[in-house]
Amino acid sequence: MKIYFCGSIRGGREDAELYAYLIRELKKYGTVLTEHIGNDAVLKPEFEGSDQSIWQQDTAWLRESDIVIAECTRPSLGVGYELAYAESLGKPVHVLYRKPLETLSAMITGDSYFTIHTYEDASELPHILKSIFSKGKA
Ligand code: 6K6
Repeated sequence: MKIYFCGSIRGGREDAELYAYLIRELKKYGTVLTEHIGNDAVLKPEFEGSDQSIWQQDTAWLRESDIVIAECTRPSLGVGYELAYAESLGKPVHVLYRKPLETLSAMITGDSYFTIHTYEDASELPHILKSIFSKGKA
């Protein structure tokens, strides 16, 4: 199972620790293609490739992925782009969002293609991930 995890980078790194936690949890279910999102060195100049190479790599990983999981509490243009790209590819897309839901973009909540999972506390996330990955299994 190849998992593409999305989380804000230039949109703001306030939830970076949460992303790292989610990535550790996601690794129980498969290979996380985008492990760097949990890495706080991510914005250091020595880490950054050209924007073009980032786009090329990420869109290739999206095409290769089996499922897309996005933490969308911190708004990010890049994550919004990835969600729409994943939908155009027909990938299953799950959005994780800390309440209140009214602040999530209508372009996400209004699109019935996306499965949205709201939560109040990070302690709920393992159970949510379990429900996502147990779907389709007998
Ligand atoms: C290199 C190594 C780690 O980070 C970098 C440089 N930046 C990016 N690398 C990989 N993916 C990126 C990078 N910047 C944005 N993205 C993609 O867009 C990620 O997959 C995120 O889910 C999303 C974040 O978009 P912004 O708009 O918040 O930056």
